[in-house]
Amino acid sequence: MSERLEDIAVKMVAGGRGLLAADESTATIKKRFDAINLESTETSRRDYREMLFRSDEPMKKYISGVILYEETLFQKAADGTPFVDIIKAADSIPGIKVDIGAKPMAKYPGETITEGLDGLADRLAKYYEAGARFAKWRGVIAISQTLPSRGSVRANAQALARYAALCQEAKIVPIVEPECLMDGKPGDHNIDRCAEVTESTLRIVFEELADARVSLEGMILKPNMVIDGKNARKASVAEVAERTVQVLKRTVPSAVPGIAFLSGGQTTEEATAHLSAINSGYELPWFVTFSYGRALQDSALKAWNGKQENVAAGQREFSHRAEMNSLAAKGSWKAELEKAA
Ligand code: 5MM
Repeated sequence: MSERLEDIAVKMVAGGRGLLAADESTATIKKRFDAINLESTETSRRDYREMLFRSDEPMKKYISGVILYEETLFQKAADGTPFVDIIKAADSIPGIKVDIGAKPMAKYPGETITEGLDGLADRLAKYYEAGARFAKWRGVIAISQTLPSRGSVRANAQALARYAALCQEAKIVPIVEPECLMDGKPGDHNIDRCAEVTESTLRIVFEELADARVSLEGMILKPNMVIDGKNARKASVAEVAERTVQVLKRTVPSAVPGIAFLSGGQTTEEATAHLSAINSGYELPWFVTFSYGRALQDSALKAWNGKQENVAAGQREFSHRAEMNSLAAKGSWKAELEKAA
């Protein structure tokens, strides 16, 4: 595989393939497992992720890369094969979440700053050695009638840019993820407010990336879609697509090879329908695909339910969602395909 950042970035987003976000931190995966009454241990986390990564067909056909949590990057499957080798054998690229979480931001009530820059250069060298060729950092932007503040957006954008520059020096493609929350509190903002906040956030993020001398050709953007808050009225699929494309065209330079959306709390089918609508009917200068966590995993997790005898059922669910999202990345998903399945 070519080691040029530009080539890795294109491979992550091209050809109707997309990213599996399986980088839930220990606290987040515990929440997911609580929903199926499963204790989160190193072994149960391994078994769950092994089910996903050993899903042969979806991994080969639809998943260009997997975002891992540090534990998983160094973890082995039950038979001793390193997860990194299983992912590479499917011609998929191993990636790593390198931030250490969004922490309350001093003097900014209700807002967070993502931490993890201290010692990052050394960690990146270790992750490269272990096989990671891309990384992810998530900045979290709260939305309400009064938030976000300029200070918190600026601080998160600066951290994203510092992280991205360090990644590129370490020959790792940075995924830059500024997430304007749809499922934060109170979550009653409408799509207009989401558009306003997403647009101004992306503008600031790209200003900071330029100041940090980040090469746009060697990065991927992972944004939220422009959408109503979780507790507000639901805009139509066509409206979400149109508003999202408008904001991205205004703010994301065409030198960026790809955009890989987060799902952010949308239902699995909404996330697919929106992606497909964005990819049909618009001339876009970037590859536009998925980097979904919940929207790729929810049904697989339920079907698996923590039981060895359900591995095949979990893999079928994962395969179906990955295929639907791959079609969406090519603009050719149809609701009937869900029913047919
Ligand atoms: C998979 O979840 C990721 C890690 O979250 P924590 O650090 O909070 O445990 C998360 O960053 C994820 O990659 C993105 O939010 C996209 O996931 P969704 O579920 O929104 O598609």
